[in-house]
Amino acid sequence: MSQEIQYSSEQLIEMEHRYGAHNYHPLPVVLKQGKGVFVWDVEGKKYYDFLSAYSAVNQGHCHPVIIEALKKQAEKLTLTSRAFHSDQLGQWEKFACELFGYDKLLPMNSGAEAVESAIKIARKYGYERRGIPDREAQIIVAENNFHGRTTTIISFSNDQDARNHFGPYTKGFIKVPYDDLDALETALQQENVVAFLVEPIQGEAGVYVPSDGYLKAASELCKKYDSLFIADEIQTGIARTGRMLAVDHEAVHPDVLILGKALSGGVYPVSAVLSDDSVIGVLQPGQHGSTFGGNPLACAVALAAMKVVLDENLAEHAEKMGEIFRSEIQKLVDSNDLVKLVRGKGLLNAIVINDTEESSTAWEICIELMKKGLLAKPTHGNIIRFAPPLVMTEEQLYECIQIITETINEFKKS
Ligand code: IF1
Repeated sequence: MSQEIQYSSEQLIEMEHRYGAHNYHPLPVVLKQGKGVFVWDVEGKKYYDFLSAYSAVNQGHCHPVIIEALKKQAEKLTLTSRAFHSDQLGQWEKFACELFGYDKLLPMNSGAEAVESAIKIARKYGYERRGIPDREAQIIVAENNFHGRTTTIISFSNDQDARNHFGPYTKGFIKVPYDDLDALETALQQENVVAFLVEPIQGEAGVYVPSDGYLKAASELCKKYDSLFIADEIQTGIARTGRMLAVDHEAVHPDVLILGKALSGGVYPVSAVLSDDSVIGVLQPGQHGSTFGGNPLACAVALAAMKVVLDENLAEHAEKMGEIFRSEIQKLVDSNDLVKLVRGKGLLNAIVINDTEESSTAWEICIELMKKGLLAKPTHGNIIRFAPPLVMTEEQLYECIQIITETINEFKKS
């Protein structure tokens, strides 16, 4: 057996820099292990994870129940393709449909693929069930949205980095300001509108929470104008905001629900589109698919990951921990001019720093947090997202609040 080479963080960062495409700017920390709310770097330093891989690791790193399901299934059967049935797919689909209250589920892998799938379904539904003229379907989206990085999805982004020089862009999208019901109603009155695609909380925009009642009213407007209400719960779903789905806060049942990330506890890429027969029924054999979508390993992992969320009451726990987090951080907002505000729902929160979007203050604070053993990531130059795994205990949360408070109180702009 050859001896495993022990590289330093510096060497590994250099290796990625040399051989990897430069499409990310990560914090300078190299992780090699995770357990629950903690991760360890290659030198053995321990950190609290306050990003949870953008809410994919809601159940905590390497949750034993999910890893057991992964190992068990990995030894039996990993991939059949959809040319054959598997003993896992139906069981997971049934569980998820019953849990979320839909007729059917379409399994995919990444979040962006599930969003693409929802767009295809909505368009086809428009043509075949609503008589929209072919190639004329319009889908309403919100300004400052983030739904992924495929060519169609970036076509309706307004983030210049995400969009520029990736055209020509896909047509058929109408942008309206987020959290603006009048603008939505006006857009819904335009010709050939088939759907409104929206994030219940805008993640990339900086954990931007809409006004109370917005989602409910938006879904009712969609009904009034015979359009589909499509919720992208890839980041907000699976207990993150203190309910199983963020739309549950307003008792909204989307016509089309998109899930990803924590659907598999961050163990394996699993995403899904859920809807009723009247909508998802437009898909016939040969019209959509994916080699890996719904593979047995994905299904076994996703089933275990969902059971963990339910068995451990993670939604209720996230709600409670989120209230503590925001009320404690509010004390920091009240006492330190550097922090303008804290906002969020459940354990999806962010602070806004009293500086410009172009500043590097949020990044510099994250570097200081890292030194003190807490990993968080800026979104824009002046916003820091705080989203720990939902399994964080109250005691751990208070320790983290202390680290954050101390770091920001000691912070001096370089
Ligand atoms: C990256 C942000 C989070 C998403 C929603 C679809 C997708 C995402 C609502 C696509 C993905 C990610 C991807 C990640 C950064 C990130 C992100 F900062 F950009 F906004 F989470 F907050 N819909 N979100 O949030 O899912 O195809 O990636 O599986 O590195 O780009 P994906």
